[in-house]
Parts: sequence; C-alpha cells; structure tokens
Amino acid sequence: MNMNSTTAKAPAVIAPHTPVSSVSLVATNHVQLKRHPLNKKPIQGTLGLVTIRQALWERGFPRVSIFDPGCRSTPDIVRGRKRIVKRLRSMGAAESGAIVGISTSTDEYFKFPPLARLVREEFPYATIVAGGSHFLREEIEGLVDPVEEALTSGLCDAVQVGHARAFVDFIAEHAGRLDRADGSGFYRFDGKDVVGKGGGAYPHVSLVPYIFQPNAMKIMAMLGSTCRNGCDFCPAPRSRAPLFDPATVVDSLAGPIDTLRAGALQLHDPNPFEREGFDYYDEVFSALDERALTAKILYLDPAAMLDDDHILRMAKLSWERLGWFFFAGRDAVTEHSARAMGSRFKGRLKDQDQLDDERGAIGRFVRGLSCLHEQDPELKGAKRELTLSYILTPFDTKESAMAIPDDIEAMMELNDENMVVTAGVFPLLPYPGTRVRRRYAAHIDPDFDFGAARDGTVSPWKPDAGPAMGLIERLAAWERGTGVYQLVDYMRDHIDRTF
Ligand code: B12
Ligand code: SF4
Repeated sequence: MNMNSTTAKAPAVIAPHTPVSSVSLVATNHVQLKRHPLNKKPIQGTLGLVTIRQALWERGFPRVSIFDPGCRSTPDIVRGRKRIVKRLRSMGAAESGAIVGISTSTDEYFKFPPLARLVREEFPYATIVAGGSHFLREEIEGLVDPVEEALTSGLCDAVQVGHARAFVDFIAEHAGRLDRADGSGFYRFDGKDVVGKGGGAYPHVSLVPYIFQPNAMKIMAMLGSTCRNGCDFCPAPRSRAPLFDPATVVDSLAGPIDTLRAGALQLHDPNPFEREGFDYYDEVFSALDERALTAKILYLDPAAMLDDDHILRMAKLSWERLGWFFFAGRDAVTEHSARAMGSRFKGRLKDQDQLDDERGAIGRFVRGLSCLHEQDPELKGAKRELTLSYILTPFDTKESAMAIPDDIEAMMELNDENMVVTAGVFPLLPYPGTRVRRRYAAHIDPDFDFGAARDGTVSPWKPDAGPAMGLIERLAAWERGTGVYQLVDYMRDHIDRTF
C-alpha cells in the first residue's frame, strides 16, 4: 500500500476530554466468534484480542467487545457496511469517549484502510488505535514504515507496536488521552513527526488468556513469546522468560479443559523446546495431565536437539505427555541458504556442520518417538505427525535449491507405522520488523501488498532479486495439498529449467 494513496484526514479530536466509554476490538482475520453449546458466552477471538480484553477486565474496565466482521475481501467490507456499522454501534462506538481498536497482520493489512475509513466516517468521535503483528517500527530507506503509513494517512490516531501493555494503560490509566500515553510501543503522529518509543510489552494479566476452538475441541494459549535464536526472517523477540509460572498455568487452564472437555492444547509459543525452557514445559505438562487432555501441538526446534540426552528427554516428554502434532522449521539445508535467510542458533548463523547435525537429530527424535510408541499396545494404529517446513530464498543457487528436494526425500524415509512425516516449501518473505527486510530492502517491491500474495502468484521480491526468482515463481504455481513426493519431483524438474 502506497502512503500517498490514502486520503489524509485529521485525527479524532476528543475535546473537552471524555473518559473512555467503550472499547471495540475489531479483527481483520476471520475468527468466527461462535457460541459453543458447552459455554453460552462467546469465547472465541484471536488470542491477541482476548488477551487485551482480559487485561482491561482485570483493570476494572468492563466494556470491551471483540468483533469479527467476517470479511475476506474489500468488496465484503463495502457490502457489509450496514451490518458492521450496526454492530459497532451496539458495542458503543458512537458514544463519546469510544475507542475502536483494529488488529491486523501483514497479510490482512489490505482490509485495514477500508475498515478504518468506515469507522472514521461513521463514528467521527471514536479514537482509532491500530495494532497486531503487522506493526513494527522500521524506518528503512526506500520502504514504507508500517507505523508511519497508518498514522500519517490519518486512518488511525495511534498505533500499538508489539504486545499491548501500553494500549491497556492508555485506557485504564490515562483515560484515553493520546497526549499522556507514553508506554512502550505506543506511537502517535503530532502533525509533523511520529512520536513514541519502544517495542511493546506483554499486558499484565493474572490468568493465562486462551481461546477455544470447538470444532477441534482445542484450547490455544501462549505461555512464552520469545525465542533466543533470533533468525533474520522472524520477528520473535530474543529475550527469554516464561510469561506465567506453572502453578498459574494450571490454575488458568485446568478449569476450562474440564468444563469445555478440551482434548488438545496448542501452544502459540514461538519456541517451547529450547533447552532452557524444557523443565518449565515438563512441569506444566505433568501438572496438566491430571486432566483429560490427550494431545499437545507443539513447535520443535531442530537446533535444540543437538545432543542425544536432550533428544531422549524430548521424545520421552512427547510420548509420556502425548504430544501428537509437531511442526519443525528445517528452514535451511545448506550453509549458503542459511546465510541468505539468516537462519541462526542462539544468534549465531548456522554452518553446514550444524545443519547436518540437525538433520541427524530430527531423524533420531522421530525414531526414538516411534520406538516408544511401538512399546505401548494401546497406541497401535495411531500415528503422530511431524511437519517440516523449508524456506526457498531468491538468493539460492542451483546446488542449494537442489538440496531441498534431496533433504525432503531423505526425511520421508522416516515415515513408518507410528509416524507420519511430511514437508512443505515456502518462499522467504520479508515481513515487517525482520532483519531480512532491512538487509534486502533494495530487492523488495515497496508497494507490495502481502494480501495479494496469499494465493502465491505474486512475490514481494523484485524479479531480479536473485538467481532463484524463477524457481520461486514456479513454486507458486505448485498446487498445495498434492503429495510430498510430487513436490520433490516438481522442484527437481523446475530447478533444472530455472538455472
Ligand atoms: C497462531 C498463529 C497463526 C494461526 C492463527 C490462529 C488465530 N486465529 O489466532 C494461523 C495458523 C491461522 C496462522 C496463519 C498465518 N500466520 Co501466523 N502466527 C500465529 C502465532 C504462532 C501465534 C499468534 C498468537 O496467538 N500470538 C499470541 C498473542 C497474545 O499475541 P499477538 O497476536 O501478537 O497479539 C498481541 C499484539 O500483537 C497486540 N495486538 C494485536 N492486535 C491488536 C489490536 C490492537 C488494537 C492493539 C492495540 C494491539 C493489538 O496485542 C496483543 C496482546 O499483547 C504467531 C507468532 C506469535 N507467537 O505471535 C504467528 C504469526 C502471527 N503468523 C505469521 C504469519 C506470517 C502467518 C501466515 C502468513 C502463514 C505463515 N507463514 O505462518 C498465515 C496468515 C494468517 C493471516 N491470514 O493473517 C507471522 C505474522 C507476521 C506479520 N507481519 O504479520 C507471525 C508473527 C509468525 C512469524 N514469526 O513470522 N498464524
Ligand atoms: S528458531 Fe523459529 S521462532 Fe526462533 S527465531 Fe528462528 S524462526 Fe523464529
């Protein structure tokens, strides 16, 4: 989205100042706020918005609503205007002192301008605050800064970067006064400059916020939000500290697991199996297993599995505590691509030895888990799943690109009667806030709309970004959902044609 393409409008003026009357939180992604028969209250929403609502409730501010307009496209927003306005009005957006918060990821950003414009036109006295994973302060020469774009276009009055503690304080402590809000990650435009500092902090909450997905009978929560590795393509912050102590996790989740009869727990933590975090999750899972919880869905860090002791502890934890679905970022196979994408372990770029060791570690983990599984007659016929994801960069060479299908083929040999191993290949995407975006700024299309890239047919990279661009374009034409072996053949065929 080009900064000049939006019409500048004056920010909302609340004068004389009125205390905050209501907070309406609008999601741009489709979150389906359905009622669940076991719990009459609508408990769905994105975890981010549910977290903000809970933090505000705990600060004694009760009028917070979450709204999913259910729009998949800009025409949906135009068509749904009456319905959206009606709903926002019922949530208090027309009252003086109303705050409307709009949450967006980079992929959904294309919905932000029409939604914000709608709120401006229909509720001119509402203060609009934007937040979500799209917003990180960058100030990169030649690229549009997401915070500056949203603020200088006049589409919103403030932007929260990162976690929302400052937004909660803005309402609960500063009565919605923009001139007083100075917490970490809270930015506004003073007519000349973007004013604000910091990257946001997790809001104060006494219980773990969660969302429940009724169709999968799954509870989703986040117990930690950082990763020590600091890969250049990932916006996860590096410092490490669990957000909640194990006793609080049990106090918060045991009740909902029982009441909602949840069978699965999905952790949104970026990297729960870092060596340093292992004891924490071991303790949490042991305590939670007194409940009828049968499955955990977790991200595995292959770099954390470099010694056999740790592999065994992880396989045992996964087996005893019934981890069923794992996702692992295999990301880079060669040192060349690790350097190109900035794949790191504890801040250090991965070299070929490390990458080869990781391949061995994944193999030993899968075999170990399969053996443990084999020993339990009750588990006969049930399979655990490991999905590996690989990243193809525009800067790959024929050799480094060819290493990907070769690696996938080798990994497929891990499939057995107890384990399903599968894989996907994704292009490197320069999301806001990543070092990849800064490093390759000259190769990125500054007007690129990530929303348009969802079908994979267009790329944020300029056509001459690197030798593998042709392959990236051909990979986009690959029909996802087809088998992994077909993907291997397809890649090999197109690598030959590209280079
Ligand atoms: C779960 C998840 C998903 C789920 C979403 C389920 C759901 N409905 O919530 C699924 C699998 C669908 C998904 C899909 C994708 N995801 Co995803 N996902 C995540 C993940 C792991 C957890 C999100 C979460 O729950 N966080 C916990 C909550 C508490 O934090 P939060 O959402 O950031 O919210 C806080 C702040 O952002 C802020 N905030 C949020 N909204 C608002 C609004 C206002 C008004 C304010 C003031 C503040 C505010 O306050 C919140 C509380 O502090 C994150 C990584 C991460 N750990 O955050 C990636 C992440 C969000 N996903 C990402 C991406 C790229 C994708 C995909 C494109 C595919 C992919 N390559 O992974 C798709 C596209 C989704 C889409 N259409 O937008 C990126 C987003 C980058 C970006 N710039 O947008 C992230 C950050 C991962 C990463 N490290 O790159 N994802
Ligand atoms: S290991 Fe995963 S979560 Fe950690 S920085 Fe790298 S990509 Fe992000």
